Amino acid sequence: MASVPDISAIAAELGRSGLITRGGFNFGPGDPAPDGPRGRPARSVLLVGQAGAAPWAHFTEWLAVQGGEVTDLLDTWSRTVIGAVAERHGARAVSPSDRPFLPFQQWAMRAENLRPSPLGILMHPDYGLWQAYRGALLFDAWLPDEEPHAPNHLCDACASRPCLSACPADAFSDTGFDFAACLAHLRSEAGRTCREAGCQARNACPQDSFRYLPEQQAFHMAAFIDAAATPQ
Ligand code: B12
Repeated sequence: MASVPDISAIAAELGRSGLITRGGFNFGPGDPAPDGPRGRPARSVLLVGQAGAAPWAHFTEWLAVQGGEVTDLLDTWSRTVIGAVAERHGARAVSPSDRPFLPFQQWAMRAENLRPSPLGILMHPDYGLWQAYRGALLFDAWLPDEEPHAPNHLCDACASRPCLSACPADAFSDTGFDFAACLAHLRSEAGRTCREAGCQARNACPQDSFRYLPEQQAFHMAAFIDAAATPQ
């Protein structure tokens, strides 16, 4: 019988790289569960993510010693860090970039009771829009059952929704995200501010205590443009 995962030990190990656990849950009988470490459908999943600038120094330190041939830099760093933790704790590590795409936002909404902001990015009660996922750990063991607390969805109290009027390319609307309009703008001369200072819609959100560093935002925008150029 697989032993119950030691969440606090896992959190401590991830914390050394500026990463955090982002909640988890046990798959129910009807839930589609990816394979666990032994090739059978996993019993539980623990999400791993980042908030604010915490992992940036660890990532750039790692980056400084990587040769030029490494691609998908942040994904590769995340897989290295989370893969080692998975190894030590008898889990299988998966990434938000693994294909076919795993439903990370659906898992996140269930694990931490979060809901999407008008931008499609989930809104977190502490970190706002300045958080994302770097991976997940799949276990053959059950996690201790905990009812996630019901955070108040900060967007519900935000009447002005500045995020929906800040985009110079009008890429965000009630109907969703116009990826092509965003990309065309980013690739244009006029897109310089978005490329260098980050997404103006995301930066317009008043929940900014964990805003990413300017260089961190520029890195994500460059990765976003590169990803769009890579044939899927
Ligand atoms: C494909 C993809 C995109 C595509 C299409 C959007 C889409 N349909 O999700 C594009 C390229 C447009 C995109 C853009 C961005 N993305 Co994206 N994207 C993904 C990815 C890899 C797969 C989505 C998917 O199909 N999942 C499979 C389905 C079955 O799972 P799902 O949970 O049901 O999918 C949800 C999303 O599709 C969401 N959704 C639908 N439309 C859109 C549009 C946007 C912009 C977002 C964020 C979500 C979203 O709705 C579904 C239910 O919630 C996910 C990671 C993942 N594995 O899920 C990241 C992910 C959703 N993206 C993320 C982020 C942060 C972004 C960007 C902000 C990145 C950036 N820095 O530029 C931009 C947003 C644009 C901007 N400038 O603000 C984060 C969101 C984290 C969070 N806190 O919610 C994720 C989870 C990746 C991560 N590492 O954390 N993305």
